[in-house]
Amino acid sequence: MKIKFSHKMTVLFIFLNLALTESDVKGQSTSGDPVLIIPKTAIIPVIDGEMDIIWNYTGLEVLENDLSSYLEECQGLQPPSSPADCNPSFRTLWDETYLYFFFSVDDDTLVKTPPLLPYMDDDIELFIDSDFSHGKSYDFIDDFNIQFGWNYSEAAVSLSYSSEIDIAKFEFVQKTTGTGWNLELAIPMENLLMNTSSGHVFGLDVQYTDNDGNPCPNGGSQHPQREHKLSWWNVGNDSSWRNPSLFAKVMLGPEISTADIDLSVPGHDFGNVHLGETGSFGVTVGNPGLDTLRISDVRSESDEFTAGPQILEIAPGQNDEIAVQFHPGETVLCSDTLYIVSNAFGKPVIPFWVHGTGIYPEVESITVLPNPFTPNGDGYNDAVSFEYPDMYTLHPHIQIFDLKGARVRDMARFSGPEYLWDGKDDQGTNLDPGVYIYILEAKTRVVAKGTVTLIR
Ligand SMILES: [Ca+2]
Ligand SMILES: [Ca+2]
Ligand SMILES: [Ca+2]
Ligand SMILES: [Ca+2]
Repeated sequence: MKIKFSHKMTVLFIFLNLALTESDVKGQSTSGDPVLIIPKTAIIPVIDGEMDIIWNYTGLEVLENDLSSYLEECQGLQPPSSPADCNPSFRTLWDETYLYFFFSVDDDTLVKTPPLLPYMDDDIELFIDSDFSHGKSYDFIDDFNIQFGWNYSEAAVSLSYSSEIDIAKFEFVQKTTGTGWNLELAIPMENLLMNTSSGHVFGLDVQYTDNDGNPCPNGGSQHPQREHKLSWWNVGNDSSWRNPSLFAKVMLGPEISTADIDLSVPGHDFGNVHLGETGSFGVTVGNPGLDTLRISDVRSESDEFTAGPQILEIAPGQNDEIAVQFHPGETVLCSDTLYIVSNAFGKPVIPFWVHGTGIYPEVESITVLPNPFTPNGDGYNDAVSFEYPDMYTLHPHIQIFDLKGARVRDMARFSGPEYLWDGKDDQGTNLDPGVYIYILEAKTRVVAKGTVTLIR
């Protein structure tokens, strides 16, 4: 077994303040839920320091807890001055063979300098307690402290604290970038003594030490020193190197879906649609992911909008269409949000907004028969009927006017099977022969207007 061990590391530990409080940390509870569920991957990332697509399917974890003031060799150290100075983050995945990490670090000045201890240089540090024994001190079984210094060809562990681990079995590649560096890493589960079943809980913290090659701000340093330290989980002290109870509780999660969903547009405005008619729109749904996209539901909350199919499978790289329809029931602006439910990674429910306004149609072909009509009680042509398509869903209000503009008959409450006018006024009196004007209104809008001739 190949172990890298630094005697100088123990020297540093003497400088560290062992009396620091350990109460002000957010990761000590063993009873809470895991703070991170690591997705299982069926797609193995290529360990080359470059982001594979699969890394987009796991969350970005940012190291934000500043521990700079706990670095003992310099007093009064401040947090990083800007994200460009020091901004580390990581992503993690697992399968039955490996625990994977992709670290991406923004660091304006990359330093590797004597005494060539990774934890004194720009250094990614990993803390793992494989069985979440969560002790106040390392158990020397499966509690690991592993360091990856920038430009170091090997990982390092401290046997003073960390359990032994065969770093030669690690696969990792560093890549210096324009803004810092990446580290892509695969650690054998076997070496971690990790139980590789979904639901397994273990302890994890990640820290980054930033050395920018500057002397201590208050002088007195024998060499360029660490200026910043950021942790992912632990806050309030810098004791993860000796206290696994400060690690976060994390869990090996279920396998991730690598399907994705991409709508051609975020929504659609149907504009004006006549009552009784249907507006249609096809939204293109693409799957830029790596696995089959399975749409299991398209929900709408109003009756005016429907969409289908409700169930759809789209292969990777392909697209299909969901038809959205608007059938207004009222002359008002209608709005809704359709919710497309699928197995898309990170987007289990994606909204699609829809608007539309229902309007009354202009009546182009009203039938007014007979015209003239002869309401003399002989059983022939005694009433004139008005008829046009959709009349019985719109229930127009019919009014009759004489040529002077006086309303002689208001059939607002008409409810019979046919729209008939019998030549009488509102009092039931027979009107004189002549030309009369009819106006049909649907609510406040005139949908038809014309003349009818009454003959006795
Ligand atoms: Ca890669
Ligand atoms: Ca820096
Ligand atoms: Ca342990
Ligand atoms: Ca640096």
